[in-house]
Amino acid sequence: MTQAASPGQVPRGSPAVENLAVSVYRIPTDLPGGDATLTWDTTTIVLVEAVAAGVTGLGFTYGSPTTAPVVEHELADLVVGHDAFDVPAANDRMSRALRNAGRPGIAAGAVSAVDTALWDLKARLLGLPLVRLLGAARNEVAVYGSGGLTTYDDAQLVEQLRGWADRGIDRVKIKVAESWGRQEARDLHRTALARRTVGDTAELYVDANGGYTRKQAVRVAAAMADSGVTWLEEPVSSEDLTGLREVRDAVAADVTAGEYGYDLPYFARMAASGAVDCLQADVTRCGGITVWLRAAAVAEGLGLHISGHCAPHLHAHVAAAVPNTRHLEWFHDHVRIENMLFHGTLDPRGGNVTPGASGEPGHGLALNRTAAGPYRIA
Ligand code: SMN
Ligand code: MG
Repeated sequence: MTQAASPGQVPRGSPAVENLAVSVYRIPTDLPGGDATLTWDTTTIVLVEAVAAGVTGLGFTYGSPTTAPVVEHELADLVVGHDAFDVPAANDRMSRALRNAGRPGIAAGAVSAVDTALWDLKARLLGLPLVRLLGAARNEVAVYGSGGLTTYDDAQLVEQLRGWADRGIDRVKIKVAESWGRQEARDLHRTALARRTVGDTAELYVDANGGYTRKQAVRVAAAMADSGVTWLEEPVSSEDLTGLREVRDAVAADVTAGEYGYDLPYFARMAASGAVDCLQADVTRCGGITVWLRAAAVAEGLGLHISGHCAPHLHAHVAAAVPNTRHLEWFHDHVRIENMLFHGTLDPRGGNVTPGASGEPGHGLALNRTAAGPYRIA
């Protein structure tokens, strides 16, 4: 395998993408998973590897195994043979080609996995950490510990929260609105327990995953006031921009949403509607790094922060490249999987990560094929 160019040496003419490979891995959760509106016991990750000039770029998305055939049959021919440096052009070709097949959801995850692989490939070809290729706006990115699933008992919740506190992560998020909002008393109990566990100075966030009704969200937020909740994610469905705005105007906590944004117009509509205090965007869903950068600019233009949703190691570099990043989500299940499947993961000790500090090219991740092998399903 040829070595990547030394830093700063731009190869004569940028190489063409020679191959795009996709693989699928299904990993059982460490504990039964669940939030307000969904339960799960496995997590599927779809990897894309893009090769040019003997260098491999890696991208991924969390979602359905049916993402893989979209990559293979709908996207690969739009990328292979094309300039490996022109990622925005590849993103545009993929998006346009999916018009009749439907861009949101699984297709957007496929585009995102290819786009992130191509950005990683370009950085590796140039021998640069991805944040250097993008250009850093900051050296470190704040993270918040995220989990606190509604399926955990009190002891499991406390253990997870203490784990983050022990590593100096003083921002945490737990799930509420259990059973579509039918367990308010337990929501309040768990939120108060979380506050007692993390102490008075830590930031405490809750995620309702759209499980409350509009007025219910306002009532529950008021009842949580003693717990000092400062982040109320998806109090009602992200599709209900009017409802999000009503809740936002009635509660003290920041109302946030955006994890189901699959294209730039979605973020533009959400940000312009006044529905959120902080925009969330998921680089594994929104169209990849190409679109996450644009969503960040939309948010910045409206005076909003942006927060990376899940998949922390795929957000780290791009989150460091924009000025209005608030933090990224150190989502327990994805951290567990990314540490299991990849070499080169980041250390969140102290509540921040420093992407690119190692000088490793790209996002710095390398697939541990031995560890991943037993979980491969396609
Ligand atoms: C979430 C993320 C990933 C899987 C389930 C639920 C949640 C979050 O919405 O924002 O962490
Ligand atoms: Mg969420």
